[in-house]
Amino acid sequence: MRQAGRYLPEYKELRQKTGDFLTLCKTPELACRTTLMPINRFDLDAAIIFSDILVIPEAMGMPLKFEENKGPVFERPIKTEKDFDNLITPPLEENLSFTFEAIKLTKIELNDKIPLIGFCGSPWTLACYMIEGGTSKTFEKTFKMMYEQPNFLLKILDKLTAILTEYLVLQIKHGANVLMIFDTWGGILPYSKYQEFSLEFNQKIITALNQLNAPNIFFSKGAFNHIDKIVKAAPSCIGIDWMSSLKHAQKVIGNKIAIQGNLDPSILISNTTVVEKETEKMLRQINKGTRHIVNLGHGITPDASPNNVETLIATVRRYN
Ligand code: 1CP
Repeated sequence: MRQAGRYLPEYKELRQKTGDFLTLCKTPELACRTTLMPINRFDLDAAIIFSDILVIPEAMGMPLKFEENKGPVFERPIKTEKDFDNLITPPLEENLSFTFEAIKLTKIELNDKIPLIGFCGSPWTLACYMIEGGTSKTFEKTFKMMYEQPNFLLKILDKLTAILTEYLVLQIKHGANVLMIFDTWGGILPYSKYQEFSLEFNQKIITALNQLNAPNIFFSKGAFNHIDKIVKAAPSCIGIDWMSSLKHAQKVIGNKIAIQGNLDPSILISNTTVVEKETEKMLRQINKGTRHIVNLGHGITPDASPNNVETLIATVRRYN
């Protein structure tokens, strides 16, 4: 997660030369080059296409900026039903051709040595950004809508679900081998609302992908109370964060669905000894029969050391 991000000096250099982050995402040659940066540097088993989850709301008609040290900002967040009605169902092949083109270029470069992961944000996670206008600590506007105008929020989630399903299917068509759904804010929902506002819609996307036999990974951060329900949604793989117990997750998930993640991203800002120790500790917890994709429980942070990433991978390769 965020394996091609700001912790890499070559990324920082390219970004300085080319300007803003969205330009990198929207220039297929640059998105491809960025996708390959971690692949060229490390012994990784998969690449993830360089883009962002927020290109979808932008394509729906919400101008987007990434402000330095502030993150994403939507100039005109959704406040009223009229704001929502003004959004379009974008012709994705056209409006997001940069992602599909980047996927095509990257597939050629990877030459089938390792698979390419495509992705999208979950409907709930995208709705959070579209209603708040950016990131938030409390998500008050989104929760206010959830309690006062639940049907309006459900309408937004429904529209996003249709668009995101089409977006993922097009990523497969252009060469993505695996699709990952990032439900970064799923875990902030009250226990009793998780199914209705997050999982219900992700379930629809997963079902559509399963019908196409497209391998998929569902990552819902903070959703450790809901693993049993996620199993019923039947993704090919369940991503789990670092706050979750891997033992518990394996007990609930069993062997049919693969598991991804669980390492604390913060070990990468520590030292080599810590990285080795924590990685081995996690590896020892993996049951025989579990199909586990080693990954962090969330994204690599800008202060992570590339050397620690290398140590993490070497520790996994050494492990017998
Ligand atoms: O150069 C920069 O300053 C941009 C930093 C950056 C990067 C490298 C952003 C801004 N997005 C990305 C790439 C990105 N985002 C990828 C690329 C593939 C990879 O290397 O993994 C992916 C898969 C994402 C997905 C994404 N974007 C998520 C879901 C996963 C997660 O991290 O939780 C979310 C929530 C976003 C929104 C976003 N984009 C960027 C930032 C800083 C944020 C988070 C804002 C917040 O704190 O709410």
